[in-house]
Amino acid sequence: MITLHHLENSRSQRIAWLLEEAGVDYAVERYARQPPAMLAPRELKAIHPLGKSPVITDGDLTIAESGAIIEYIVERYAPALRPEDDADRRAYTYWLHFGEGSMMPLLVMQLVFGRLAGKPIPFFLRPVGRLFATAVDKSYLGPSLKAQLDLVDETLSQRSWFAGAAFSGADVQMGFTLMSARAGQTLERWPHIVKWLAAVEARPAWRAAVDRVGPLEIID
Ligand SMILES: N[C@@H](CCC(=O)N[C@@H](CS)C(=O)NCC(=O)O)C(=O)O
Repeated sequence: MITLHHLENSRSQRIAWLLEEAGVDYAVERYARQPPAMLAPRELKAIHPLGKSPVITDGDLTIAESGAIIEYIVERYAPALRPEDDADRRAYTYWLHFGEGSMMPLLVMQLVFGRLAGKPIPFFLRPVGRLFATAVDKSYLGPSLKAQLDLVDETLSQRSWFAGAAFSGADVQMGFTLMSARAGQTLERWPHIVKWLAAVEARPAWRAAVDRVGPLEIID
């Protein structure tokens, strides 16, 4: 049986959701974030050397990295969550990689630069931090993120789900990513993303995952 090593308020929510979508039985081992930095506890390193979330074990196998876990579960337990059609399959692969490879790095940068103007930075350095964060946002982060959100919104204006008409593992990957984007800025300018997020949060499997592992508060 699959065990989901679940760090609260983390990308691990994706995997609980996917397992619910797939109707796969799974066990949950819970890990609490450790203050003040709210990182994962040391125990998670006993499961995988990086001690990051998500990670699953399935018999002798230990698998880390959201995209790799999604591919493994879909291939092994839920092939219906991966499109057969060539064009849809390419879209599936693209968005599965895009979620962590392109958008999450910008969102993590946004979070980190956003913190330069507040605690734990000493108060006398915060104005410098704010200047620095504003400059990075204006010259790089803001425009890059806008271009990505425009692309996502345009894509979702043409199809219900990322890989076409049917829900797939690519949607699972993009869920946490777009919820993180929503935590960093208002998404009013991207109405198709807002509509897609509402559709995700109305899915019985999403709700079942929240019931099983708890709600998701975006931290990083
Ligand atoms: N690209 C990795 C990112 C893993 C990652 O950074 N996970 C965060 C949770 S969302 C984490 O474990 N943070 C706690 C820590 O770094 O100690 C994936 O998608 O699996």
